[in-house]
Amino acid sequence: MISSQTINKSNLNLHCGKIEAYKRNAYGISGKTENAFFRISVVQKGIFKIHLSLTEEFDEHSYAVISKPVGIDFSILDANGHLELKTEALTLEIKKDPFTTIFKDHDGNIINEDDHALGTSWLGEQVTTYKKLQEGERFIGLGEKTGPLDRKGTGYQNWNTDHFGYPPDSDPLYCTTPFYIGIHQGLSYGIYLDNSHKTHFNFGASNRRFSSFSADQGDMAYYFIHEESIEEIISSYTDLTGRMELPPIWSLGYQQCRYSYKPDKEVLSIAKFFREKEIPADVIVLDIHHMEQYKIFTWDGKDFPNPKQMIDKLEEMGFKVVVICDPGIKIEEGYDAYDSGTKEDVFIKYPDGEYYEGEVWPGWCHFPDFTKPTVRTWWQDKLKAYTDLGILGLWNDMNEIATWGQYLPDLMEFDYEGDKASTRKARNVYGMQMARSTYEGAKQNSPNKRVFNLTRAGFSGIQRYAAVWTGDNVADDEHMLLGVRLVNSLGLAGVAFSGYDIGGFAGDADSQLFARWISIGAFAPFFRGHSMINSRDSEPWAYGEEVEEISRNYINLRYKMMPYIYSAFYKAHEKGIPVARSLAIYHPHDEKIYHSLYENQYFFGPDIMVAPVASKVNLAKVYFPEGEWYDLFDDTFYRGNQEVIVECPIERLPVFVRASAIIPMQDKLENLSQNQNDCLHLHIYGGQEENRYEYYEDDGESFNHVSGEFYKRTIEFIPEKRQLLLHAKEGDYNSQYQKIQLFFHGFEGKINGKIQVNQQTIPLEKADFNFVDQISNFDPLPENERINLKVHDLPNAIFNMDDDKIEIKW
Ligand code: NBV
Repeated sequence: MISSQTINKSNLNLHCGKIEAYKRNAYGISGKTENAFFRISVVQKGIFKIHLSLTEEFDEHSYAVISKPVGIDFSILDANGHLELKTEALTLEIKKDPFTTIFKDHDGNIINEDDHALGTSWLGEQVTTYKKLQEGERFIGLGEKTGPLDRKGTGYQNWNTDHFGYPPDSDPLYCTTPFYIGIHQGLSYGIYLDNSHKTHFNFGASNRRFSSFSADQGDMAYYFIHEESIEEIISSYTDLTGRMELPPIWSLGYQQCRYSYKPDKEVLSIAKFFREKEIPADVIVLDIHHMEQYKIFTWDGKDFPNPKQMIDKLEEMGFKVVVICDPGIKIEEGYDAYDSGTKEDVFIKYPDGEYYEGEVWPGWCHFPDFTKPTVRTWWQDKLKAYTDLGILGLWNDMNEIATWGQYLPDLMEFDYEGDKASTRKARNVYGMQMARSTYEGAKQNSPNKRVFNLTRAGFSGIQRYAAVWTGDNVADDEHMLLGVRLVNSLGLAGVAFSGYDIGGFAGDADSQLFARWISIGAFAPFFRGHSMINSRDSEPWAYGEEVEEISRNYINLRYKMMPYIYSAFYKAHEKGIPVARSLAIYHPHDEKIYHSLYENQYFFGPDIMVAPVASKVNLAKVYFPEGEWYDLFDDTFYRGNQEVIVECPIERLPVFVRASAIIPMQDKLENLSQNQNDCLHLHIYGGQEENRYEYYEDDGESFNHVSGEFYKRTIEFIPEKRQLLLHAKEGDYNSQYQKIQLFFHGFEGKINGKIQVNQQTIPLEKADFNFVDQISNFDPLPENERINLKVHDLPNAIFNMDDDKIEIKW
């Protein structure tokens, strides 16, 4: 709805002024100030919503927030000069004159406070909340934003924008998630600005007084989240905005894309090449040339005369197909999507009722208004063109909306769930609503099958519908490293499933760049090689034998790590915890991690730390945060809290494992839909800390896990007791693995003579311990002199995935 706000006509700052009246209600407190109205709700004990409006008519609609206040215990105190709203976790002090806020933790420490003179105020229609900069305050997150990990001193705006070959410092990009995390003096908080208009964030840019967030129009509605850890803050944010469903497991494998593979013979030969060359892969992606004149829901009759046959052949080879979907519908009578679209009146309109026309790939187009429920249903029906062929992978592109000219008029009208809004309010959510229509539509068309959905544009909450990739990057080192930061930052904003075009979309990578990029990409949540039309070939074999070998090794490694990766995705689904986790998630108060040398380092899942390095360096400095660490490939041991120069020749990405980690892996395999492995490898890394790890598995393709068909097992490493405990399994799913093999790393001198499995003693000789380098098959790898103990097929005590409780002692 376009609000009937009283517009501040002066060019000067209008403060909301002092509180004139207030009352308690079921969820908090509401009232009136001199110039505005306010509503403050206790959403959870650590989450308050602050809502300010110039009129009594609050805009409560949100595409992002799906949770409602649940009735948490809180108290309100009216002290002289201020009100106090309190739960067991969070206290909000509201100064009465003028209305400003102070958030305190349960010990009374100030976590965050308004600038007491500026508070929340209006400049014309633009509303801004100003926050006093706290000592040493840092800011992380905000999703797909270029710039450093610590955003202090920078400013950003949110306005979904197609930016081909974007410079590495450009802003805005494709996807908007107005959520950031503040960190200072041992405290942390999150702020989510729930307004879909163009928004602006200033983290102390060009001033040293405040950080601020504003919206060009609409209400000031923000959620303040306080939790003890960054993980919990992200989890709370995803309580509000939702989490991803479990992805089809095949979508976590390697995806090969190209703008565009054609004809069908080329698609099939690419797939065959992967198999012949024994490079694992799961997906071939079809870009715009599969269509007839770029018309969505059609196939080019000459190049793809029999899509079904091609899809079936790919399926036999263990490949799934992902197809691109652009929103533009060509204006052409006789084209079904156009005819039915006009008949059902699905397109975005000008205020006079005429359909908006924009020019894009197919020529002049209309664009479905995905903010209208009936249009989403129409789209679902159209999607049958793909889902009827068994296609379960969809890729939403150009949904900012991108058109030639890149200047979508502001005055267009969107349905906005029946509450009409102009482009100014709808643009940032359009991409998300397209992704939603595609996801929900394809899912409903394919009963009990998981769908992989990818999008370029999005808004907070997009994680419920799609994975996000970082658009049209460029083939250079700076972009490769930027991509890592973008993905880590998307993770901080609740988008766990994201990635970048490996090799760079625009421009030509050289062989070293490609080799490094695919090595790093093997540790990205979404793992896809993609490149632009008229650029060089960019498949793993296109850069010579050495790069082919490196690519094969890292792709193999990813496939071997899949049990660990899938369990990490389960955490994203269950709690919203990202798969690629900036070091700031676990070490927010360690200033070293923000240093430009180390800001790209991240955890892949809970315990693997990746240090992305440029393509032409052989030595790099790595920062080891608190704790103890092992090199993933040769078990070299490192103490934490130190910077170390490590070797990183092109075949070797610096990757480390946290001491006490438990990493489930498997043998190599060709594709994830036809996984024949029957043995789960548990890699245990020696350490002094106890560790509880949750292993998760299910069929990877259906929703049966929702009704209990999953296999979950807590695995505990208790160094003091020299014990590894596999607690009883939860869930009704029979693991695909029958056996478990244990690999001990860093246990030199700690396992003496014997090992006990469920109280049965196995002498070392009998247990057949080997010195192995199991994880990689790199050639050449530095000679591994350290002990990796491999217990395989324990003669008298083979233990199975189905055993109730397994206790291993040494
Ligand atoms: O569909 C063509 C491309 C696609 O390959 C790319 O990944 C998208 O980001 N698409 C943009 C359209 C235009 C690219 C210049």
